[in-house]
Amino acid sequence: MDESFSAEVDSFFDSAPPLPDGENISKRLADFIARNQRSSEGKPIRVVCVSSGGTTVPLEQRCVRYIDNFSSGHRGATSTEYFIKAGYAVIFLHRRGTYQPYCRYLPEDSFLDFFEVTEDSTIRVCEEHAKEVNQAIRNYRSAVERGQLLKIPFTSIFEYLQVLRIVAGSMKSLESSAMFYLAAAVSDFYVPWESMAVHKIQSAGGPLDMRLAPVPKMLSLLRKEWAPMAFCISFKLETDSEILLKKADMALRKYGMHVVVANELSTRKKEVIVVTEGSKVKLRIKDSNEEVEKKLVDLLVDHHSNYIDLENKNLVI
Ligand code: 9Z3
Repeated sequence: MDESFSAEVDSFFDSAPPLPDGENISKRLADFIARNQRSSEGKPIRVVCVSSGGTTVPLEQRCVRYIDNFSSGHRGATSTEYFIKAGYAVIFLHRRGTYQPYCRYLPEDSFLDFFEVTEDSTIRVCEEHAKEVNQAIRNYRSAVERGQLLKIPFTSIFEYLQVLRIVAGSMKSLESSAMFYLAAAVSDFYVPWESMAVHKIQSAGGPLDMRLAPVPKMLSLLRKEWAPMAFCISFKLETDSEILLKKADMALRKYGMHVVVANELSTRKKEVIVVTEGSKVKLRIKDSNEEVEKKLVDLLVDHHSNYIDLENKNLVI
């Protein structure tokens, strides 16, 4: 790691407000990893950290205002369901208030509309929603009871990167069985904590000038130091299709990702391009009954299997 990057990283973490529940997060992670080390047949269980939703950039220490981004967390929540179906244990690192696995109709649609009051005043699920509600509850309960789902929330960029570092540290021992699927839309710029106003910024002060510092790119740290054996997938989002693949290729090389998933804002729910060292594969859904995350997770699970096989062979040699 070059010296100026290392100084940027240190300054980010040293000045970040400490996580109020850092110890509790570490404990829950340790329990989750211990439970998911090996299956009952003694095989290593694959564990994926799915990051989901956008990080905020607070403008005041006693935060009234913040910069946010568009991410709804739909990609992360949907992918979590498919990873669980594929047998993975999932650490769902999500922005508070965004889409959650198994209840993706929320937060926009009110769950109250799924229920009705009967003549004898009991509550029951409406006939037309019964099938989906039943299935969602069964899937969710089964994932929780089997210990396959751990949810950890974040809001700000400070919180997200600190938690990601803790998660990576706890997954390090899983070596190549670990996967990172980083779908969260992470802020590129932030206001360093020490240069941030403490109290609510006053409008009487006139136009507001603010200097945002670049957020140090932690992907290379994740690959090199935090969890060097893990299989790492990052996402690249652009609005200009002309530059998308070039930027995805760059991310692959610069941060040493195993896979970069390239997507464009307007078509992200229909189409993604899976970029690896020697290939670019476009995945596209045919109609609105399909989900692009299903195709994506299927393909990534295959890539992960190949990676694990290769790592195991290297260990034998
Ligand atoms: C993505 O590109 C995700 O696919 C979306 C999903 C955020 C578009 P939604 O949450 O949308 O379902 O509404 N995520 C990564 C975006 C990102 O911040 N990537 C960084 C970059 O492009 C690399 S870590 O620099």
